[in-house]
Parts: sequence; C-alpha cells; structure tokens
Amino acid sequence: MPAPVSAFVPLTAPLDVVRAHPLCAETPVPQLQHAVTPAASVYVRSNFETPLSHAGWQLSVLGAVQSPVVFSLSDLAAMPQHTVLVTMECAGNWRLGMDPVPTGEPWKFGAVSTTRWTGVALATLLAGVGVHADALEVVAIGADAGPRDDAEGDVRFARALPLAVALHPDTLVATHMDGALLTPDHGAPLRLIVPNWYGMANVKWLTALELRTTPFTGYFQTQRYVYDVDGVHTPVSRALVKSMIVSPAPDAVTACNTTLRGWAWSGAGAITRVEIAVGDAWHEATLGAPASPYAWTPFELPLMLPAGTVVLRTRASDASGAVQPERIVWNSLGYGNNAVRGITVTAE
Ligand SMILES: Nc1nc2c(c(=O)[nH]1)N[C@H]1C(S)=C(S)[C@@H](COP(=O)(O)O)O[C@H]1N2
Ligand SMILES: [Mo]
Repeated sequence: MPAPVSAFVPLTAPLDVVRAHPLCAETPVPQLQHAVTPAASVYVRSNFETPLSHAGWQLSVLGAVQSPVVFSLSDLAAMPQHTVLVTMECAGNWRLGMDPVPTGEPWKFGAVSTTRWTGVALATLLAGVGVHADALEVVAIGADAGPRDDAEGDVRFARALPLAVALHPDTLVATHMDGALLTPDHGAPLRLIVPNWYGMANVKWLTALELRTTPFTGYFQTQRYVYDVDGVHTPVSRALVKSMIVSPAPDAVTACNTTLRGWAWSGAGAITRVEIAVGDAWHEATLGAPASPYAWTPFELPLMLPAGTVVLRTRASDASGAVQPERIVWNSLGYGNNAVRGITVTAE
C-alpha cells in the first residue's frame, strides 16, 4: 500500500511565503522559538527579483575617497574575518496589526530572525581607501533594480548610512550566514550587516559603496523606509523596542500551569524589563542573557493561567528609556509597529 503523502511532507514549511516574486517570506511561528533561527527559516524580504549570477563579482568603493578601489571576492576573503550574531527585523513587521492596514507587504510578526553573519568589518575595508575628512555617509548600492511603487520608472536598491555607523567595528560586509556562503535570497555573494538597525539598512547583493559629503536622496532613502506622518518624512533607522511571546504559540491550547517564554529586542539599548499582562493583570517576567549584544533577550514567566480563553500581552523596555507603546503613531507606509501585541491562548 502506498504511504500517505503526508509522510513525505515536513511538519512545517521552512518559511511562510507572503509573496513568491519577488520573495517575501516570514519565519514560521515554531521556528521563532529558536534563539538562533534555523538558516532555512530566516525571513526574506526582497523588493526586486534575486540577482543569480555572481561571476566576476566586484565591490567598488568610490566617491569621497583618495582613489577609488575595486575589491574582488578573494580580496575580501584574504582580509580579517569577523562574526556577529544579530536579531534583524523588517521595519514593516506587524504592519497587519495597524489600523487601518497601510499598503505594503502584509507582514504578520515573523519578519524577524536571529542569525550569525561573517565577513569583513566595513571599517577594515574603508581603512585602506583614504576616506575624505568631509565624508558624511556611505551609500550601499545593491545589484537589484526594478520599477518604483509609484510607477515613476526603475530604481536600484540603495541606502545611506551615517559614516559613524558605517565605521562601527560590528558593521560588516558579510559573505557568510550561519557558517555557510550567503544564499541567493539573503544577498549572495555580499551584503551589508548593520546591527541594531531595521532590515532595510542591511543592503543585499552589494556592488558598490559610495562615500558622500552631502545627504543621499535616493528613492529608498527619502520616499520609502521613512515614517510618513501627514506628509512629514522621518527616516527609518534603528529598530524600536519590541517583544513577543513564542511559547505558547498564538492560538495554542496550553496547560493552565505553564511557563510563558519569548524574546525582546531593541536597536536603542539593552532590554531592561519585560512585563506580561494576563487579561488586565500585569506581571514582571524574568530576563535571561542575550546570546550577543545584538541578539534578542529571552524572557520567561511561570504562571497559573485561568482556564478558558485568555489574552496575553507583552511590553518591553530598553536602556534608552523606551517602552513599547499601547498604540503607535500611524504612518502611511506602515513601519515600526512596535505597539503592545496580544496573543490568544486557551488554557485547560
Ligand atoms: N539589495 C537589496 N537589499 C535589501 C533589500 C532589497 O530589496 N534589496 N531589502 C531590505 C529589507 S527591507 C530587509 S528587511 C532586509 C531583509 O534581509 P533578508 O531577506 O536577508 O532577511 O534586506 C534589506 N536589503
Ligand atoms: Mo524590510
């Protein structure tokens, strides 16, 4: 007798696909429980189709430098290597939780992952090129391009970083993820890693770095990845303080006598506190140690839940004094929704 088809189907797909082309996919709820996200389940957010050919790939450094330099992949491999463990979140994560829901990718809460990245510190790379004293920022330029959302022609993915952030010792030009070469969807063969910043700063398929003495005004700098509140644009930068319960999972059935577990993270400072509301009663969760200064902080709370359906909410605070708000200031592009989020579980 043939085996049931289900015997050949994994229990959960490695990613929850939001859109297949270009690929946008969330880390599924069970995989969010891992301190380091399994590589195949690291969320993907691509604005354009994935560049697939890497033959002869080069990284040009140009602009406000003594003389432009071109690095090959073997040049980079010969430089000192550095590894960082980073929680990276898409600025559009939990856009579906906004009211009304803005246009843009309809992300739930799985556009966040924690990943080990290896490569060359951007500061190491820039040390040899003679950056001009009046340089203000570095524009990271990707190989991918396509139509703008506003139909005003085509655009390449490019984002600027303040020079001080670019020169931070943990800002990387990464070639490896989780000990293996980058996969095409995660930016092979080269990408930027900018700890503490929302995902858009982590430019994939990196082909050029341009040093600038005046602010970059590209589409993805000034028209997208900005908080647009009544037409006033504020650039999206560091990740806002946020938390989520990952065990029990949303909508799960759980024993009344249980331990709530989850993660809290912030791009503005260490997590200092996580509070959990069971219905209307707030409790103080116990914090564990994050696996790196840029990785999410574990929290837990052993609890006796009342039998029945119960809403659990979490509220994290960070060392900068920021606390997750009950409501965010609505912005038309739907970024930075770090409002307190509730999950429903059934206790029995
Ligand atoms: N070249 C390029 N880099 C990019 C993007 C892109 O569309 N093109 N998307 C950005 C956004 S919005 C996010 S959230 C992260 C996601 O990285 P990941 O797909 O490896 O998770 O990549 C960033 N880097
Ligand atoms: Mo993103």
